[in-house]
Amino acid sequence: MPQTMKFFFAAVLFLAFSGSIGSAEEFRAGNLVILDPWAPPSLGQQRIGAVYFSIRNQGRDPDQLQGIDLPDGGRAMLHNSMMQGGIMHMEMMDVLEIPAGGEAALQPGAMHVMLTGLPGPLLKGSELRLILHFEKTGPVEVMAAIRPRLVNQMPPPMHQEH
Ligand SMILES: [Cu+2]
Repeated sequence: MPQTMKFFFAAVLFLAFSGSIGSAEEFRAGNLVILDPWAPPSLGQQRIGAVYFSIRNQGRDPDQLQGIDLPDGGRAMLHNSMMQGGIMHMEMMDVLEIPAGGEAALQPGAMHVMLTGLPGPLLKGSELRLILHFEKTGPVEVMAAIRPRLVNQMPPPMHQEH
């Protein structure tokens, strides 16, 4: 194997490994656990972005994510992505239901928090502060890690959509 190829594979292995042991943070409030909030770094100087995380509800009652604030500037909205006629299309969501004893997942190619009007680009290695407003649990502050998507966070195949 040529030396450059060896280096390439070593780098890929390192990325895959470091990704899997990366500190996936969780934030707890009441019956909710917000798992691994993250956002990909901005492309160039873009002031838009997307945040992903899962919300687990350990309670006996459903809860609802009703809005998101960015205390450090910009606007955040709940969006859903879907394929329509071969084109990725996004639409606003008013609320996100988190079923009792269940989980709601935001991930690339599906539901996400859309960021617009950011004060600056999202830089790899930094963090973005968000306040999630839940109907029952109230406001919850989380920090999203700015990092490239992991191999296991690629968009799911369409047949997995419910
Ligand atoms: Cu969007």
